Amino acid sequence: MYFNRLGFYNQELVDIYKHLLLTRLIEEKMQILIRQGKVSKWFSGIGQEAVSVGATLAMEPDEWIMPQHRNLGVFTTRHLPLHKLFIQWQGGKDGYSKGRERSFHFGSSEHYISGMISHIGSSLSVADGVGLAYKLKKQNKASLAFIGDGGTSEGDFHEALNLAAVWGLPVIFLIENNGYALSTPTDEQYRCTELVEKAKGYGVEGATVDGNNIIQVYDTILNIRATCIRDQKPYLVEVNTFRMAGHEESTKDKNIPKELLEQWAERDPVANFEKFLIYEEALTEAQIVGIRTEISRYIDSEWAIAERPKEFIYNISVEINDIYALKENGRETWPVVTNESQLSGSTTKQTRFLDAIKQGLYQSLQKHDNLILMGQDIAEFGGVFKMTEGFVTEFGKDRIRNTPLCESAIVGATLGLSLEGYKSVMEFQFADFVTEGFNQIVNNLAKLHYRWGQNAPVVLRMPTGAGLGSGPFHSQSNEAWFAHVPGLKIVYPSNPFDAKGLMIAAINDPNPVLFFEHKALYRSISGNVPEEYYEIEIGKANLVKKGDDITVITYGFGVHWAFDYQKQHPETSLHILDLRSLLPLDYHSIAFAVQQTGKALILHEDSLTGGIGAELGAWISEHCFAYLDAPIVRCASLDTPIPFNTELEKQYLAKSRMHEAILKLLSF
Ligand SMILES: Cc1ncc(C[n+]2csc(CCOP(=O)(O)OP(=O)(O)O)c2C)c(N)n1
Repeated sequence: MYFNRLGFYNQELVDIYKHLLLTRLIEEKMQILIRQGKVSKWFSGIGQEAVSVGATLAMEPDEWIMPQHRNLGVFTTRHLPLHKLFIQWQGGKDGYSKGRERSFHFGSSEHYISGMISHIGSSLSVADGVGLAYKLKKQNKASLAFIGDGGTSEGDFHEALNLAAVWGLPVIFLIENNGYALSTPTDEQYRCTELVEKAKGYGVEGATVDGNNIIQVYDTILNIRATCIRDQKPYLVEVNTFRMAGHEESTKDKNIPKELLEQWAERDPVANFEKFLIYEEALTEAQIVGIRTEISRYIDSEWAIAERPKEFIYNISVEINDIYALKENGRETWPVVTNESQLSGSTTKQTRFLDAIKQGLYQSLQKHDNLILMGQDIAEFGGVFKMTEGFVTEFGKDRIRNTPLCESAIVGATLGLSLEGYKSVMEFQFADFVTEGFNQIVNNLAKLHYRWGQNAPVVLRMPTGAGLGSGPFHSQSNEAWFAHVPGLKIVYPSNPFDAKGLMIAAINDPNPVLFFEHKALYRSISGNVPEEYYEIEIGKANLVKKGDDITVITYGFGVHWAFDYQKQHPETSLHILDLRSLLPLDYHSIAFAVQQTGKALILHEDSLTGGIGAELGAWISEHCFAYLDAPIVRCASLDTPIPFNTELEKQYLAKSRMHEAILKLLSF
């Protein structure tokens, strides 16, 4: 193999060698530990070390890297203490993820390493978010994201590359082409000759690198990094190497042709670099033996620390409390209230539901210079519901960002922005399209704090609900899909006062919040809204009407249905609790409300099966059984998709079955 020393001094070459060798010798140690059954879940990068090490050396230490499962060299080159890594790999309490995550599925903000999730491809758009942050701050920095040849087939690869190209983001997308994805060879993965050809389709530049040549990897990434920063654009690099071990510790890949392995063994990145160093007289053979011994001893000593893990004492409340990041202390210099009476004295104005949300967004943009809004058509067009109309004139295109049609990449980018200290609000054009960003929400954003202590102050706006004759894909109530996911918060206001305060609270929350806005309420209801900046506390329900006969537990449009019913049926006295937050739920207020009448009606627009009502019903029967004088009744929409025809839609909606449900409860 040919190496060009590119003017490196001998000592510099030796330093590079030490980084490379450390990774190789850890890999070899891991093979022993796996055989001894001391570690599991290991994806060996043996034979590929030059890629991670060379690329990481080319980046500045405070530039974010998004590694994958085979990139040990990123972690060692960024100097993460090895004993802590060993503890991590054993699932120990003092590892980077407190025993909650496997192998490299963790990040370390101290080392500017973003934690991957298993879902291949999903960290590429996180790199976009970081690149956007660098661009907005006008910093001379780039982010670096790794992806395998298999990962390039995922939609996230396409979305992330396209987004970076359109927005001109300084992001290096590094494809580590090691010939196989699990058992799938490249000719069953893609049809182009080289993956780098894909660059052209996105209007970006591409380069190919010999991944077993550490100098070439280092030098190429170094130059590309400079180009990305100078020209403010992304770059696609295909780094060719080969996977010399099985897919993971227990896989024996018998289908990989022996000749291929032999061919690539000849190109071993460590052995060949050693030959080069001897040839260049940077090291003697004896010195190489010395360095090998020194590093092996170091690895053994770090393993000795890690091998005696402290007793793992489980504490359920520690686990539960780590789901969410806590609010910073002393930050709340504005009112945080649970109801209107706590804000008496402030100037109020009759405000439509839509305008109240808009005010919350507007005042938040004024308050937080680091708040970015993103969504399809939200800038000059103002969004399809005109929620953000006029914002771009006042806050500029950097902060009010139109996006291509790529929900997954935008959610990923919100996470990336948060790594660099930004807050963001993303508008889904319709809540229905959240399916396109589902993985990023439930796996990347939601689990982030629990897995490695990183938080993401992200608000996902969800224009939701039926009643407008919009059919199955523009009307869905999908809050229940997310209420099952630890790490998310869900708010769902029913009136303008709550909508403004909850929007402000959601933006101030350090955790990802899904903000459901019923489209049919946007322009149909108004209410008194204070002009001041205030928060409604997330997780607090509101008793909106006292009554004696039946407790209606509901949210969103359901609150209006309950009031309409009350108007039409004054003979039945309803006690109405507006949940406002669906995650976390206000169990205290729910129990108290049930206690008042002994009869509970759970009402929601979403379909019956598996809706929030199912959870509420189960909880009430477990915890409030003694107060109940009748079975809990759920009134929900039909278990069908939402029909387009308005008469059919009426039949679909829960409202049409409310009377029946209430009569049933009254009969007890
Ligand atoms: C979305 C998704 N599908 C399937 C898997 C299971 N899986 C884990 S690694 C892997 C192969 C990935 O191949 P490649 O991207 O080429 O990286 P390599 O393992 O070769 O480094 C697969 C299929 C996964 N983690 N994520």
